[in-house]
Amino acid sequence: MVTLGAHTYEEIISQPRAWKQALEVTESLRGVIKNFWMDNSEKQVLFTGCGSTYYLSLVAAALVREIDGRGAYGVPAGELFLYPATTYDHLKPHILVAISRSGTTSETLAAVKHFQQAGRGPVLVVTNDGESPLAKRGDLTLAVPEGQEKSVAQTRSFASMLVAVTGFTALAAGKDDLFQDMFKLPESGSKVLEVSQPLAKSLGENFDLDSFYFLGSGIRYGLACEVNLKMKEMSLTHSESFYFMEFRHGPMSMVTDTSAVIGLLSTTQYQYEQAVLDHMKALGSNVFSLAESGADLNFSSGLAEAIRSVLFLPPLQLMAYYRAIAKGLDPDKPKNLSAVVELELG
Ligand code: F1P
Repeated sequence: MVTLGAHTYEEIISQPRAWKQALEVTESLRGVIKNFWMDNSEKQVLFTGCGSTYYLSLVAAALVREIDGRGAYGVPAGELFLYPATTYDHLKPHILVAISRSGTTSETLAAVKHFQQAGRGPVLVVTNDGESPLAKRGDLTLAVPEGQEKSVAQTRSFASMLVAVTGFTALAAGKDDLFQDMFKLPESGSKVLEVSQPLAKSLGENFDLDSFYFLGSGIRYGLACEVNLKMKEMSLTHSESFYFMEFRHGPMSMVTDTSAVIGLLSTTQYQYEQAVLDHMKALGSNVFSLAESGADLNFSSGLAEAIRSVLFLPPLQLMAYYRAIAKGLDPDKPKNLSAVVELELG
């Protein structure tokens, strides 16, 4: 008898191992990474990917701006392919960072090919398949094979590439102590997986909740987008993601006593972000929060905010998984989806 979601569950639970490999791979390229960054010190950074890996691009760009300070932004590969002129400033030299679990997604390959043909600058590839066509195109490639998955919706893969990108950025920016601290993440991840099981299960299985709003700001906005996508892909649930302060400007009109507003809280701007959650609670919405401390689910990692954002993923991936199973769906094979989108592009 097939167990629904067997691959998805195993991939979520095993992900700290993939995080560890991401750190080892990044460590092994320490010198190369520092030289690459120094040789391209005048360049802005353009991150790209599709779906989950576009959202990872948003996280990565915010990280570079926060940790290194240079210009960085994330765009969908489809937009970079179709409308390059609207996606980045051609007059300025760029590094393109292409992120892809498979390394075979058509829009991402096309965007990289056009960027290289135009001679815009070097390409860094972050992937879970070091033998993929995209990996072969990279001037520098970070490959984390432990992140590979059988299921369609990204969980372990996304998190492993996030750890790799975070580690790359810390080393590139000369924040070697910050990078060293990242080696505590796998153990913190295992603890968070354990403590979050009850809340993830009760929230996921709670059919009194019919709409989910994920709020995140700064480097956490891209994570809010990603977990929003997990809820859609795995459990076919209506969900949306917003910057915290944006939610009051219209979208909060949607909250009811059957909605769940889930806050990915920072430490630095906790008071402003918690105030949004308090406001939604006063409007009658169900509210749940995750943070390093002071939330419904606390990581208590002791790690700096810039390197611990991956800890938001396991609880919310599990929540989407439990909701899919409770609805009798198979998160390993989401409706209408395939693991890779391959198109005939001109
Ligand atoms: C990206 C992708 C996403 C989708 C899902 C499966 O593939 O297809 O677009 O949201 O997460 O992965 P890749 O380029 O990362 O292999």
